[in-house]
Amino acid sequence: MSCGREDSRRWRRALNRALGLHTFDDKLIARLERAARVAVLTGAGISAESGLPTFRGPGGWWRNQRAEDLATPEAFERNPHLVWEWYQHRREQVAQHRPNAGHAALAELAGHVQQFTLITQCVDRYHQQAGAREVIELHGNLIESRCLQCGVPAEGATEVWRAGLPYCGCGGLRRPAVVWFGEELPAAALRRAFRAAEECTLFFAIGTSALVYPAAQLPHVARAAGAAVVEINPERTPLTPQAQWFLQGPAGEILPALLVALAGAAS
Ligand code: BJW
Ligand code: ZN
Repeated sequence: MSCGREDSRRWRRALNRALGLHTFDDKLIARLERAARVAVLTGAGISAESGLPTFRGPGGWWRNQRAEDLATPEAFERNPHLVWEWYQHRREQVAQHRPNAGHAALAELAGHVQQFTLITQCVDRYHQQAGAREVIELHGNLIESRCLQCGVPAEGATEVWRAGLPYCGCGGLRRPAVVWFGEELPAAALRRAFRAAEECTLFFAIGTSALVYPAAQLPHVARAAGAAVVEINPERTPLTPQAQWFLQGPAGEILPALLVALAGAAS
């Protein structure tokens, strides 16, 4: 008995269902299989299954605190102790948890695509910990700080703290190396991200509420340039109606299942 491609697809879908894995539209898998340039934008949701809170979801930071009190330059000017307390707490959380299957699957996916660009709004460095290379960090990172006076960066471990605040050798106060509301994103990172969105044929928006600009513009730029947009999120977002494929569920389950489906298609 011969086993055609269609039969093998049917078997794969049945197997995935039996294993409790997500099943995918064959057209998406075919598109991913032949995509030479893929761009991915991730948000806090990619690290939710690691145990890190998101910003806007249930249990998210902005559910109990106002963003204006913690994530603006004005908040830092008003109360650097409060802001640093929050960032130290988040640094500890990041150190206590680990990247999850979603981060690992994205690092693996990069090896299957000719040109793969990973753009993140996350500041936890979990993508890099999971093996991703050349990650474009749009909103900075939690690990470093920089001096308000001379701009010199430092890693958390080498910071010198006095009376609850970290200071630079020049005497200047240090701030977290992240991008707050009203601040410009790092120009080179933003340029690379927009270029990747313009040039890709497939764009994934994963674990982001797609509300914060300019990052939220990237999937629209990709779509306008002719790419197909895939969204992975347990909840609908303002991007959902614009996405060709909305894969509803947790990234830590959907991304590994996507890799299995891709491997099955290639065999
Ligand atoms: C899962 C899941 C699972 C759960 N699997 N998914 C109108 C008024 C005022 C301002 C503006 C305005 N329009 C535009 C602006 C500008 C502003 C902005 O966009 N505001 C909007 C909120 C309206 N943007 C800025 O200010 C930016 N700068 C700028 O525009 O500069 C211009 C400028 C030019 C010239 C001179 C000066 C300036 C800067 C934005 C910086 C954002 N910073 C933060 C903090 C970073 C540091 C830190 O981490 O502390 O970035 S805010 C916060 O939001 C953080 C995130 O990166 C960002 C995006 O959030 P994200 O990642 O999408 O997380 P959530 O929580 O929103 O969503 C999680 C999603 O995951 C949900 O959808 C869940 O369903 C999902 N999920 N579990 C998959 N298992
Ligand atoms: Zn300094």
